[in-house]
Amino acid sequence: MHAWPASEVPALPGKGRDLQIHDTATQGTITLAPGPVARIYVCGITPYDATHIGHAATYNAFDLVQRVWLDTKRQVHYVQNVTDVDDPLLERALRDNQDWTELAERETALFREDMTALRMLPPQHYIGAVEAIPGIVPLVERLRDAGAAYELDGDTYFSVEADPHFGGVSHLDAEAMRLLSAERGGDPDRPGKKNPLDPMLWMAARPGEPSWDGGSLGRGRPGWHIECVAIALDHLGMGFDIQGGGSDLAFPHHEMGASHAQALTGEFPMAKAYVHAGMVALHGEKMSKSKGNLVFVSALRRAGVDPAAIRLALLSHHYRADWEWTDAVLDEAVARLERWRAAVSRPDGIPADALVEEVREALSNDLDAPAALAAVDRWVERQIATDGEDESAPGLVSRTVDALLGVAL
Ligand code: 5CA
Ligand code: ZN
Repeated sequence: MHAWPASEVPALPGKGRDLQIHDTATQGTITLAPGPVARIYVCGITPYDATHIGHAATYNAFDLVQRVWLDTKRQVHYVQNVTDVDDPLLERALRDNQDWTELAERETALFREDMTALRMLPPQHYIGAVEAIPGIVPLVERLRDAGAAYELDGDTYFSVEADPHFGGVSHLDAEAMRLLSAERGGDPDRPGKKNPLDPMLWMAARPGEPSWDGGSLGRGRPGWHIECVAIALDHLGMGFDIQGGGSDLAFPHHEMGASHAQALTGEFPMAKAYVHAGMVALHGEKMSKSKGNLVFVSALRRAGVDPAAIRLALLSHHYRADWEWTDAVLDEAVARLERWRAAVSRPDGIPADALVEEVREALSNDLDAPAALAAVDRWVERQIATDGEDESAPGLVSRTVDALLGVAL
């Protein structure tokens, strides 16, 4: 699949700092020191509805990761998937009496437009589940042949016991895992499974549903977790730097994915850090396609909201926090954008070299975007109140805000 166009990232003087980031697996903050090419996998959308502010907030967090790495003069190898076949997508297509491939294509196209408008850097590899199927089948066969997977009425399940590190991403107890598994696509109550938590790797063809050639597995379609593992291993290999997504993916998705990859390769860990963004709520409840309490990025854009203001609204919350989207959050971002633009449109200003370092420091410290915004706010206040003489300052501030925060002033 093609991704979306990259906005240019201006180079800043000097060099940024290495990223310290909270890792769900080790339950602490670690310093990542990737090689010359940093490797990141971020779980993509299931395209049955438009991009909402919760999605945008999660992708914003991982966009900041890339910007910090680029500022350390590394290259970034970024991979993202599109879950373009899965139960919720097929259910929605059936409900609305539309072709599931058309639904997926339309919503993926809209996602690309939203990401472009928000200046999110594109992945180098943007891969659909459907196009990954030829790579998924041999992985499932290998797991089965190694005794890490088993068949149940034609479906193939992964045995969580095959990975001695299972549980090490999310650190949940068995009961919590069971509840979340039932809530998030698993089938813990299906009779005949070796362990109720075992997730499906390959689902045998169901009447009326799309299916693909699965070699010795028979016709069917892939499970959710193996999709991301196949794409990540194909393009990044084991031991990549960050596996990212919202906090609702820690279990089961990232837990199971890590176990699939570790059982397949015998190597540990799949990723050096498992990074999770908080959940954005609307009217007191997590924004979610299934509940329908959504604010769409495309709807805001159509209503004339500047995408840079949407981006500032996302940045005004720490990525790990759960927070609530309100009109006030957006109004504040619109006002901030206006102040910042007024400040950098002056012909000269007060020196900004210290500001560049403050923004770098804030972001390298577990992506503390609110602290970065506060630093820019302080410069803007002084800039508006003082007659400075540094002709290069407004340009340097614009480039800093663009390069490190993805906001075009
Ligand atoms: N296709 C899978 C991942 S392989 C999936 O979870 N798709 S999704 O469309 O449901 O979510 C895409 C990303 O947005 C995930 O990282 C998810 O954790 C995140 N996300 C979903 N809802 C919210 C929310 N309310 N707040 C923050 N992030 C969210
Ligand atoms: Zn995923």
